[in-house]
Amino acid sequence: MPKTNADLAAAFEQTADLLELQQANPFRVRAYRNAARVVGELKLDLVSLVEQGKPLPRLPGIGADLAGKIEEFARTGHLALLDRLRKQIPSGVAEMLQLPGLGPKRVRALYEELHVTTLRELARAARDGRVRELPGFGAKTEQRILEAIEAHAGKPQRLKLVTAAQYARALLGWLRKAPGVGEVAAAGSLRRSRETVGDLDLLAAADDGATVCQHLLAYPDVAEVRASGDTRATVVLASGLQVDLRVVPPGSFGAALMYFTGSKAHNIRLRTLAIERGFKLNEYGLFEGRKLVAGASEAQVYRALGLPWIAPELREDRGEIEAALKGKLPVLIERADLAGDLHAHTNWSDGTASIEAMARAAQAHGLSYLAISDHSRRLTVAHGLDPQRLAKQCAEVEAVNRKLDGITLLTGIEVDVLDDGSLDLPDSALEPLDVVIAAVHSKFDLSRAAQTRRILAALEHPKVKILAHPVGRLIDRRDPYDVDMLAVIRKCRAAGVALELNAHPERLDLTDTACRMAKDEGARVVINSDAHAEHEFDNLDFGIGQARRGWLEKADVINTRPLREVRAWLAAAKETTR
Ligand code: DGT
Ligand code: CA
Ligand code: CA
Repeated sequence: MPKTNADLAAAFEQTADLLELQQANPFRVRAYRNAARVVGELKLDLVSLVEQGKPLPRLPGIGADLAGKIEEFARTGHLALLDRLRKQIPSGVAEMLQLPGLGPKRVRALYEELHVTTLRELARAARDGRVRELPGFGAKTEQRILEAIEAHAGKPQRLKLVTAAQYARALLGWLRKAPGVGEVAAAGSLRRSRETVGDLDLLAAADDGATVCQHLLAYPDVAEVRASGDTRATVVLASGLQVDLRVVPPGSFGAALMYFTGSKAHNIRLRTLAIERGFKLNEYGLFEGRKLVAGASEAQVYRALGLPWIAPELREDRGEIEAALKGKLPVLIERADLAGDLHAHTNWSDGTASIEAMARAAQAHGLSYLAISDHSRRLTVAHGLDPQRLAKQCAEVEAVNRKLDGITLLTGIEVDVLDDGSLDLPDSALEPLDVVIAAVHSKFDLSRAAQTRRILAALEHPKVKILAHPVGRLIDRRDPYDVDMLAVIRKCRAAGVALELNAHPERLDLTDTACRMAKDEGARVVINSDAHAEHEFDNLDFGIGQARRGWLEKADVINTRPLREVRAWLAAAKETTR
């Protein structure tokens, strides 16, 4: 049974839930939750690694015990521990933990006192007024539970891009083995690198479509078949993810790939354009009357419409067709353009690897410079640095630098912005550093005016050269804070500060539209991994996808430049009012 990191992450998350319901040791619960996060956000495919008999990489918080669990899951598709827990606690009970305001204690009470084992039973108990009778619950809590169940049911489930990509990789591998299949590809929002994905759209070329559709139905992770025929199939995986497959003859593959890559808005514009030029465009090709003009490749279809090929990340009807018609499409940035990374953590704060290990990992990812930028003291949970430890770390960075060949470390800090916009460390501590990154990690709920004032004040500081993760959102977990992005961008441009595009798959902050705004305003962007572990330099790929969605070109992004130029930018005096 082909399993992915996402399945493994889900198994760890469920284990944590069930352990928590059993009032297991909180450290053990946390270890599983952490493992779920780490594995779920990993680009590297752990299961195939185990299958190939290769050793697991060192992963943050994953010791021998959890590594053993990963191997077990990769080999058997199961965790014996989870199977055992599931027998002890009904799955609906764990699902109650997803509701806001219901922690393990309350869920336990509901389960043990009212014997509710599903969300539906819980809703019924709440409607009957039985929940309010329990000690620690009241009428208000009961009402909130009801509302939460309704909101939970109505919420469209979208996966983070990294997770969707893991499922897609496994599925494409499976489809490639279908008898008589030609090219296969993922289309839809995944191909456009949207930060979240609603369902997977897969495409295959074959003369015999029915066989390929049947092959998908036989995928071991399929839980439900919604539709199946000679040219299409729709299935739902055990995780709830929907997969749409279309199979077309090879001569139509390009046209179908265009159609199912979308976006819908882009497609509608293209179809209109086709009609204006006397053609008809659909998923089988571009037609003049009944004659197929183009269809085998995307480039052919675009060319026949009088357009250059348009990169999938641009296909949102945000001006790309106009730009293409005028020959003014951006030359989008590529991963290979990145020369360095200006934001990474080590085991001096909340990272898991040493300075040297991070440097070597960055080098292995093709980078020629890396800024070490751990947290500042205010983030005590992250073991942030005070001036003394920072000075010691700088000495260590220099010492490591002397050992390295082919990559250069820069000294730096990700310094907390305090409530009033001042910084968490004195100027004397910041002064000697190569890179100072200002970051908001607190007071997310300030009013728009106050938050904007606070950030603008931090940007004024003469040493601040990068604004970390500018809106602070965590996809699906925390909303962005309210801030006047245009004002922030303009300030960054005026002060020579780069806006970070944080490439962590849970952040991808800047958003695509903010990248575009930054470009239009002439501000600089820096694409940083914010790596906390050696493997996290992989995440730069997601940053590049987001940057491309924001129309960024190589010249818009500071860390495409060679170190010499980056140093000059870092050393340039700021024009501020301070
Ligand atoms: P998602 O799944 O919500 O993340 O977003 P998409 O873009 O993957 O949307 P989806 O899965 O509904 O459809 C995949 C592509 O198929 C979509 O991007 C464009 C194409 N498509 C779907 N429905 C229509 C339609 O009614 N008209 C046109 N022109 N294209 C459509
Ligand atoms: Ca889709
Ligand atoms: Ca779809």
